[in-house]
Amino acid sequence: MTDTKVYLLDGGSLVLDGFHVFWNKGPGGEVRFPVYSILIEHAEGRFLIDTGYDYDHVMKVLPFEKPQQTKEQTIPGALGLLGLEPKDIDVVFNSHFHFDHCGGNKYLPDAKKICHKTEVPQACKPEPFEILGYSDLSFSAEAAEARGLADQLLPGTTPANSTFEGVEGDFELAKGIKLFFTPGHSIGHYSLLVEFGSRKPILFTIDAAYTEQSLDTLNQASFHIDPVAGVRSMERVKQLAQDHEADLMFSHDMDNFKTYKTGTQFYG
Ligand code: 5PN
Ligand code: ZN
Ligand code: ZN
Repeated sequence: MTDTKVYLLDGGSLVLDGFHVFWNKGPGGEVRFPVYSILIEHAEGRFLIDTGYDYDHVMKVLPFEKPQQTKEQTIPGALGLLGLEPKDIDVVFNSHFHFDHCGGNKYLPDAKKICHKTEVPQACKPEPFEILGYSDLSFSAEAAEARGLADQLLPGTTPANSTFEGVEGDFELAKGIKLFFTPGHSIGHYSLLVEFGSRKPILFTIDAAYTEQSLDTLNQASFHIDPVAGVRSMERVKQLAQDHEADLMFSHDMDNFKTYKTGTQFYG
């Protein structure tokens, strides 16, 4: 049996004001933060958790987030560094459908797709304050149609190759790949725990905590559907890390990201 390996696919960076990163706390001013996807090489196949943002989408819809992304920081480019192609991915799991977590789904028409059962309906009919978050609908023919944004779809994107299996609650995607339901930031948000044969587990907070400071202070980002649920989810993430003696990795923390392994380096 092959040992599980985790590769972080560097997806470039974006800018938000500090009052968005640390809701009602700040300080204000530009904060540049990383975006990455998580590739898990597992005995049962290749699993990709999230797919980063699409540069052209951000330039068109949110240019004020000042995207910086090289060719090597796209999904095809980052897989290419590992000698892989998009068709080598068996399963895509999206933690939620904010644009910075689903922008590369379009490159993976043949993978099996899984997400929380409420996330596609939410992308189809977001709350008014969620419209920018759920602005890249290129991952789903159904959502793009529902929002009148079918022009976002790549030619060849069909309901058949962009349909999601909906899940709920905590569940194990494959042995040692555990998804924990951590709603609040979005309606169907998941955090990820990966267990290995010969090292500590890694708990990826995903957007339940953008940064280490967010978790330490229980201060979530300003984007959320239920901030109280968001605090409970951060408390849960802390407890899960303790219970599993896991290393924590944060979704959008530049100082920590600089210490993470990327490219051909891996965890496992
Ligand atoms: C990076 C970023 N920018 C804007 C939004 C938003 O409106 O909801 C989530 C989000 C982001 O993660
Ligand atoms: Zn998000
Ligand atoms: Zn995010």
